[in-house]
Amino acid sequence: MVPPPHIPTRPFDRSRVAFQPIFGPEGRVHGLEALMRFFPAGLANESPDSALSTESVFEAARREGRIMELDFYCRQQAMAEIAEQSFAGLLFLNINPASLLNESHSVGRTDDLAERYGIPKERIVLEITEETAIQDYALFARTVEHYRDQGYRIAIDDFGSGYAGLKMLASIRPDYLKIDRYFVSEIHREPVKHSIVSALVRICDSLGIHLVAEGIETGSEFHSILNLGVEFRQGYYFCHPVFQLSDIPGRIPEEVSQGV
Ligand code: G
Ligand code: MN
Repeated sequence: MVPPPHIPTRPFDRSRVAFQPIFGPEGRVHGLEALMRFFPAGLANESPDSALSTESVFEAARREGRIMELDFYCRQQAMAEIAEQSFAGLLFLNINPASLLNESHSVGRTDDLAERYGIPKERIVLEITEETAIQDYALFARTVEHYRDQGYRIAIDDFGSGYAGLKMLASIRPDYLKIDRYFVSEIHREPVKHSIVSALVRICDSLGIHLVAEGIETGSEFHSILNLGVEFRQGYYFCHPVFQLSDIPGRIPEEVSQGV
C-alpha cells in the first residue's frame, strides 16, 4: 500500500476509498463513484461517514502545493481497490480541473495506472468539478478532448452549482452530466427545481448525454426524479458510500460477466 501524502496542516495517517453506486434502469448498478476518506490518527472506528471533511484535506493540499500528488494518490488507490474487489462496471473518478491542466504527464500517468490495475480506459469516467473559474476554456476543452481520445469517458460533476454551468456543458459535451444535489433536494416541493431538471432531461436527450441525479435522500425525491425520466440515480436513499462492494444492494456486474 502506498502511504497517503503527508499534508502538514491536515494531519491524517490513514485513508480508504469508499464507493457509492450509481443505479440505472431496473435498479442495476451502472457504476461506482470512488470517494476518498481520510481518518485522523488513532481513530478507533473507521466508517465511511466518520472521516475528516474531504474538502478540508484537499484545501490544505492546495495551499501547500500538494494537490496533484493527492489527486494522483486518490486515483491510484481507487483503481487498486477496484482491481482487488473485481468490479466490471464503470468507475467514476473525481478529478480536479487544475490537475488536468497542470499535470503535464497526467494522461500518461493515468494510463499507466489503468494498465497496471487492468482496468480498460473505456470503463473509467473522469468526473470534472469546476470549483474555480477556468481561465483558458479552449485549453481546458482540448485537454478533456485528449482524455476522451484516449478512451476515457467524461462527466461534469455538481452541474449547476458554482462554476459548473452551461458554458462547460457546451464546450465539453460530456458523456455524463451529474446534476448537483441542490436541484434534487426537495424537488417534489419546489417547482423551480422541477422545471430545471425537466429542461435538463430534454437537453441531455437531444445531445445524447447521460443524465445522473445525485444526492437523492428520500422516496419523494426519487419519485420525482423517476417521473421526470432521469436515467441514472445516486444518493443516500439507495446506498451510502461503502468500503466493501458486497455491502451494495442490487445487481453488481462482476469481472466474469464482461458487461458494463
Ligand atoms: O462533489 P461530489 O458530487 O463528488 O460529492 C460527493 C460527496 O457527496 C461524497 O462525499 C458523498 O458522501 C456525498 N453524498 C453522496 N450521496 C449523498 C446524498 O444523498 N446526500 C448528501 N447530502 N451527500 C451525499
Ligand atoms: Mn463526484
